[in-house]
Amino acid sequence: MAWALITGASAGIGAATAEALAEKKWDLLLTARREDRLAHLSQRLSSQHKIKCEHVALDVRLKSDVDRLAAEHGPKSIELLVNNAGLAKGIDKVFAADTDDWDVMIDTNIKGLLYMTRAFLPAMMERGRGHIVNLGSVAGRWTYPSGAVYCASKFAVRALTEGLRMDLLGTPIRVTNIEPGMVETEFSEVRLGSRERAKTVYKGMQPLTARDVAETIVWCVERPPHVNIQELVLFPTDQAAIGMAHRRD
Ligand code: NDP
Ligand code: 8X3
Repeated sequence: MAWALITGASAGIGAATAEALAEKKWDLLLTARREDRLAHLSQRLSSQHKIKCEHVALDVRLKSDVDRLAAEHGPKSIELLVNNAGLAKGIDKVFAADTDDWDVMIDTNIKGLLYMTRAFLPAMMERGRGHIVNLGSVAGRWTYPSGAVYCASKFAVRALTEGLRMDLLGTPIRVTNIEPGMVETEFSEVRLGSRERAKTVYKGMQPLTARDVAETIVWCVERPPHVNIQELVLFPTDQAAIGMAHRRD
């Protein structure tokens, strides 16, 4: 079976996507910064699903880490790259924000995705097989208050997906931008810096699960080769727009 490479596989959507792909018998190369979590998931998936599962601890912001990954694992037949590693930091307005938060978001969500794509796309083109799935967001389609820089980073993911599609026209390589609304993962805890505050984000409503997004990714990947799902927006039923959720209490 071909290999899928997932960034941000230590939690949330990335870990759920690893699980969903393992069920479909993909061999997996899992990456993120937290090695202990990757090791645990990798061990479980390989024994449970009888697949090959390897992991590498890396920071997608560091081109040297990405280059090392490509040098060591580039020869594998990686047919699917899920550019999932990403985050939001803070909810401050632009005039009050910590500029370190901007660096983290821009370096991870935009530059990390670009480094990974640049490192693994040429081999896909040589083999004539490949699919890149980017994790954008509804924040990459609609801007909201106190989210300008995170939104800008996800608008960039959308532009990069469209640009890649154009650059790859005439090749069999597919590119997909998945754009979820509210998904309950570690995302809000990372953004707000507190588990308690994160819980309030989903209070009284039913958000998407990481598994919902993972199954959507698998669906896109399993379309026939002549079908490219270019962008896909998915909201929870309880959310009609950013900042507009139906809450029961
Ligand atoms: P989580 O916080 O649960 O997971 C984020 C993952 O990204 C973790 O595995 C983390 O691993 C990894 N990561 C973060 N920074 C780096 C880095 N510098 N290098 C390598 N890995 C990194 O969040 P989600 O699963 O929710 O988020 C996944 C993607 O989905 C993100 O791109 C996010 O923007 C997007 N998204 C999320 C939504 C939501 O509501 N949750 C909605 C729309 C989009 P580690 O810390 O171990 O490095
Ligand atoms: C995450 C969704 O609405 O919190 O990308 O920005 S939102």
